[in-house]
Amino acid sequence: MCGVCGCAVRPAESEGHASAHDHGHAHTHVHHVHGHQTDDPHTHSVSHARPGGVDDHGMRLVRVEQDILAANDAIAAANRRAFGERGVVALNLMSAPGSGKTTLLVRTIEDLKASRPIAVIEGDQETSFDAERIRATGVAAHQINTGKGCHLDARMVASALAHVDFASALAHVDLAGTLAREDGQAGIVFIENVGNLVCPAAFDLGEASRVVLLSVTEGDDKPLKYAGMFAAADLLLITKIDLLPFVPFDLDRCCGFARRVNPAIEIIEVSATRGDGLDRWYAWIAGHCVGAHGHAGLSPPEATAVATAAARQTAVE
Ligand SMILES: Nc1nc2c(ncn2[C@@H]2O[C@H](COP(=O)(O)OP(=O)(O)OP(=O)(O)O)[C@@H](O)[C@H]2O)c(=O)[nH]1
Ligand SMILES: [Zn+2]
Ligand SMILES: [Zn+2]
Repeated sequence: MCGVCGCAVRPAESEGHASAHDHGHAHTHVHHVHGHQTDDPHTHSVSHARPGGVDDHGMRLVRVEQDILAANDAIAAANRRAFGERGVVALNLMSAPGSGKTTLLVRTIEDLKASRPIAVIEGDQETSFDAERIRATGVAAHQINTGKGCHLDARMVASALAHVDFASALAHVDLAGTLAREDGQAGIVFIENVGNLVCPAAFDLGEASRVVLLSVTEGDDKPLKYAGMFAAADLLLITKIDLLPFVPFDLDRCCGFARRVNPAIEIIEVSATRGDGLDRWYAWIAGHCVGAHGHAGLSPPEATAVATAAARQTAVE
């Protein structure tokens, strides 16, 4: 896949850095392999191999990929510790391009920013458009541009955490989180991954949970066609459900496929523009921030956001 996705062509650029990191070497070979990945992102097969066995080339590629993922996992573990020490919960949002990640984030931030500290790491091949959309809400966003790279990896997230501006934003998250922790409100770092339903699933970033978005315009068969992504996710958000009347999308079929590849996956149907399902999404977020600090339940402002989202939804029905 390297010739197609080109992750190795140039290293990712992190906003404010001429060159965010030196991981280009590690990516030199990885996409030979993970472009052909199976359902399990950590045990990819190699379809370059000759029928009847894996040739030397294939064996080398599998080994290289295992090394790369092991190195990535070590950095991800450090990120996870760093998030934990700062008292923030990191959520990794993944989807195909245009499924509605940024739109949902903007809406979510508007509704929840009063109740808990939030910061965002944005991954895109090019432009800072998404980070600018996030900053317009008043919360800090750090843009990582991956160039031709088609996923975020743990080192890129580590570089964002180390970046002086974002670190100070995180310090704010931490400070506010520490203050708010008395009433149980952890800060959140949303990580918006590069739009791609394949590679991002293979790379642990140090997140607490993984959320995959699938919009109804993409088709209900995607959980089976891109099983690795759906197998790796904790939550499936079926987005843009306001468009259901206009597209052939069978919700039951989609949910059935998703549960076939991942029986434990939770599923919430949402419309970021009309408001459907946002109450459930916010309750899910609150539930996943609970574990970090041992408090159950929504904060009062969060309960208000959930109730308001539910009322808005009722109003449009
Ligand atoms: N009808 C409808 N359109 C939506 C909804 N959410 C997002 N969109 C539209 O879908 C398009 C893509 O939305 P984005 O939020 O930019 O998607 P994204 O996943 O962040 O895109 P990338 O970062 O490029 O992968 C935009 O035109 C949005 O206005 C929704 O709930 N309903
Ligand atoms: Zn986006
Ligand atoms: Zn990739």
